[in-house]
Amino acid sequence: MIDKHLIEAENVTRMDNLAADYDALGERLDRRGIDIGALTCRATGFGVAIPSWGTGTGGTRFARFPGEGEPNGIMDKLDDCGVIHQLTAATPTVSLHIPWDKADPADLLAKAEEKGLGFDAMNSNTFQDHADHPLSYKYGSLSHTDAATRQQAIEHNLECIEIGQKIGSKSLTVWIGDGSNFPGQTSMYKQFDRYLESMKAVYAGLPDDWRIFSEHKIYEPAFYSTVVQDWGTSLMIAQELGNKAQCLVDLGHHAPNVNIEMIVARLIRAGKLGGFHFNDSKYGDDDLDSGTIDPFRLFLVFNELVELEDTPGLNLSHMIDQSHNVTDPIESLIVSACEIQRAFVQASLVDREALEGYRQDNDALMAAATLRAAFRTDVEPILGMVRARAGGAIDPVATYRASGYRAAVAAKRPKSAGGGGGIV
Ligand SMILES: [Mn+2]
Repeated sequence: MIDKHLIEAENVTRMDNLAADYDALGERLDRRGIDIGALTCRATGFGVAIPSWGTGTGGTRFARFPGEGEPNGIMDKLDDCGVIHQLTAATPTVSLHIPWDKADPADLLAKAEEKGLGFDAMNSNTFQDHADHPLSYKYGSLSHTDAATRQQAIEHNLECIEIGQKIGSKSLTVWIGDGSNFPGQTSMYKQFDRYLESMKAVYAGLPDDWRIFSEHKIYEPAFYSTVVQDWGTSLMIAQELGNKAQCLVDLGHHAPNVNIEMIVARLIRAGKLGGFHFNDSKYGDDDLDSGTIDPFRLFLVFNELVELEDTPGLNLSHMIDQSHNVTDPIESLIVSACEIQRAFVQASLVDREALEGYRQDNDALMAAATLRAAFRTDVEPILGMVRARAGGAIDPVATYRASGYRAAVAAKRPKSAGGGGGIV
């Protein structure tokens, strides 16, 4: 962890400016009838889960270029997650991936407690072969033509639930790479049927207080057809499985220009929105850092979430899912968590009463202007104050760099291998 005194010393150099900016913003918001104190309180309660795999340098199918001091195994990853939460005060949980993060549950719990962390959704993996799985997933997993391979994939998902139960997780996210690369290669009807049958077996092993999330993705690794390719299929799955099944929306898993915020509203209407994987993209599933390409889209997603937040039963898992190929993953995750929190706060600023009035009057121009007024508000002083009051850093990236954490762990951790491709 980073020395508390260093964080305090870094904050001291920035506190006067922050306090002045916060007061000035408070006055401006007051003129709009918004209480900055209440908004700060709301922002304090916001958290997003860190994906354990995001703490390592990612890559593409062409290559991976590892950085210094990469985590080796889940205990190192939890150390890094602890630092991210310490500095941002916005990432209280970690989402684990099995088998990559397999360890003694007692050790996982002890480490998480030491770092002040909890565990969000478990993630199964049947898009790769496992050393201890005799059958290959080359031609599919939960929807494979071979019943024994499907059974192996089912048992892996049940094992993820079992591990999750021991560490306080309450949900399982299922994303599969199953699909086909050639027209005619598979019966799209029967393949989906086999998938549903397998998912029903996993669902049967779900504890009463758990949820299972179906994560859709338009393409890749299958390039002709994908079993769970869009939110319509995901909704069918969640509806057929039962009330503990919901849909997970990964922002990168849609065709370009798809209106994701509308999907969010639809899934909430169906009672089937379970959570998010936040990231950003320019072309496809680029796994870029949240808010770096299209912060307005992120805001519009949160605009729907805030507008519909009182919907009975709505309980969302907010998670990040990104691949950090050219940056220090800790820095990318810090900035991403702050950007996601920023979108939440900006969406909380929307004058809902005025917006509803403009909608009723069909005043499209003023309705859009109402959203823009919120989006254009610089809420950085609120985010900085939330972090400072929680013991985090006013400027988390600058404080992280000042701490020398990366160099310190690089001296202790064995260097990881680069070379070949591999999406993380
Ligand atoms: Mn994802």
